[in-house]
Amino acid sequence: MPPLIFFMFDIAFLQYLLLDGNSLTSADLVSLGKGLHKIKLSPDAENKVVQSRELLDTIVKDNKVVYGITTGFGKFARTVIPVSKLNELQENLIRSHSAGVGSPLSPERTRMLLALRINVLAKGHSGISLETLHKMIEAFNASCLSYVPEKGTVGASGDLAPLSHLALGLMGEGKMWSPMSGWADAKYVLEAHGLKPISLKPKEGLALINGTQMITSLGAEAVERAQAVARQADIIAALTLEVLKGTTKAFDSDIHKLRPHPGQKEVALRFRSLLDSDHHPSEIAESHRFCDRVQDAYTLRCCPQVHGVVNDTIDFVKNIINTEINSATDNPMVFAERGETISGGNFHGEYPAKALDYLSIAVHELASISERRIERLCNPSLSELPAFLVNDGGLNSGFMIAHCTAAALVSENKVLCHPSSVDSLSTSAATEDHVSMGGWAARKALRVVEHVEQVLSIELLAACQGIEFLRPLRTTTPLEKAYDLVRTVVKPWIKDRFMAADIEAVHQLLLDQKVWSVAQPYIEKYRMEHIPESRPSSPTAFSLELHDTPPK
Ligand SMILES: *[C@@H]1O[C@H](CO)[C@@H](O)[C@H](O)[C@H]1NC(C)=O
Ligand SMILES: *[C@@H]1O[C@H](CO)[C@@H](O)[C@H](O)[C@H]1NC(C)=O
Ligand SMILES: CC(=O)N[C@H]1CO[C@H](CO)[C@@H](O)[C@@H]1O
Repeated sequence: MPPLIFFMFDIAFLQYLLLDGNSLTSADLVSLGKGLHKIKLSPDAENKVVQSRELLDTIVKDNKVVYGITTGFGKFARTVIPVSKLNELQENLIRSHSAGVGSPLSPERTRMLLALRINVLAKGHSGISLETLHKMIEAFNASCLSYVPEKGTVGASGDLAPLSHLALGLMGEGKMWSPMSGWADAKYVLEAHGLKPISLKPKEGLALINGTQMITSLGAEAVERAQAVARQADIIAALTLEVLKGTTKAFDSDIHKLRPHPGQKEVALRFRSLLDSDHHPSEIAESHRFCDRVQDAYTLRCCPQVHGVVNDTIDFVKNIINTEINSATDNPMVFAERGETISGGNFHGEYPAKALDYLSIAVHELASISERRIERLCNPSLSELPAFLVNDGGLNSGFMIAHCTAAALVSENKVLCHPSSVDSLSTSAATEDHVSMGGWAARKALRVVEHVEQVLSIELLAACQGIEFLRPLRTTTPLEKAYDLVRTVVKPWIKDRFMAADIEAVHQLLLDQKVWSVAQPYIEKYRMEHIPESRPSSPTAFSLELHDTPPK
């Protein structure tokens, strides 16, 4: 095994992540959601936060009229509020805007939402006080998490309803969850952890809720999971190709040089590295070497083209999500160095909304093509294997219904892939008259990705079962490793048994990226041997390049 594994840097070892509003990644955010680290602000961020708060305090002292600070909100922008009522104005904002419905976000997702709001406030352009920001971090550190219903954002003036619920809990109102207390009244949960509720100063209500953090935090999880399943889909499809005795001709590098989309070239390289007979010979491939098959069906032959564009779309989406993660999205923005506040439109969620609609459309294709490969594995006239991959068919049904499950999930995805961001409804009495509907784009992207993981789990199970009928012949070393991995959690299908548990077990392997981990060293070794430019100048450079998350 190449040495690169030992160089991999694991952020899970870090006790806290330093947030400064500029350098958080979607991968970091997912690990913050899992509760793997606490949060600390960088000293530079603390300074910026203090400076913009000073400017705001001056504005209030000088009795200037500024949207949302000394005026009402939305349609009430022209109503000036007296200084004595400015704190009440912010509390009223949070209470009235806490109008979400539906199930609450899970603790992991609420943790991501809170962490992301802290990160964007750390940029120091929202006018939050350091005191309030510290209270948010204390709540994060103690995992005191507000009750945030998942529905009710149109994703234009930011995710007002969900972010208001987040703020409401921090104010000691509504419900909160912590590992120690479970769900209880927010006031008591905070108290039980020795924390004081936030009391809002002028503008702080707006600073807490005017932004795209629900769309973006759910989107970060969706894009990270999409990336994980996309690269594992290449390995699963290669295994299916072996079982169906496909040819590797279509992955020839010269073909892909003539249409050099980066994802297409990458997927073709992965297929070559996994199926390459000279390197780690496949007895299965050898057994049909002189057969008369020239080309396979599209679901095998066109994997580089189809999986390839999925890869490139994920990269595109990830880029947008990562820019959004480090963006100030509320309004008005405070510029301490210019001594002024400026109203703008950074809260509008069209960017992450569109990106997450594309993500669904792209990643769905992995399941769509996978379901067709499952059919080829199960259908004896296409597979030359026993029907539904089981002996004594009739008495046993084998993979008959697992294939139906895949078909049902793919069909559900086709409905979910209707883009939500093509919709818009005018709100706030025609002041906020164009919106993104990004909250739904994010929620359904997560569902689409989960269905894709489940369909690919079924394909992986079916492909491994197909291998049983080709024994004693063996496939290539990396694909045998993937087979062995599956067999650590699921036994061969000798006669009918309860299937759902097998799908669940393999789904977990995909979520933990285990299938990728066993094959990746072989892919990278092949890359180094066949693509001279990919050879690292130093081993460290190589390890960093391989790792998605830059060490902090
Ligand atoms: C968020 O900012 C936009 C732009 O000023 C504004 O229209 C909207 O009303 C703000 N949100 C709230 C709750 O006021
Ligand atoms: C949160 O936890 C980190 C790590 O223990 C600590 O450094 C930081 O000061 C804590 N922040 C607050 C505001 O309590
Ligand atoms: C999301 C993903 O895995 N993207 C990969 C697409 O392919 C390029 C190579 O061209 C990789 O660098 C990306 O990581």
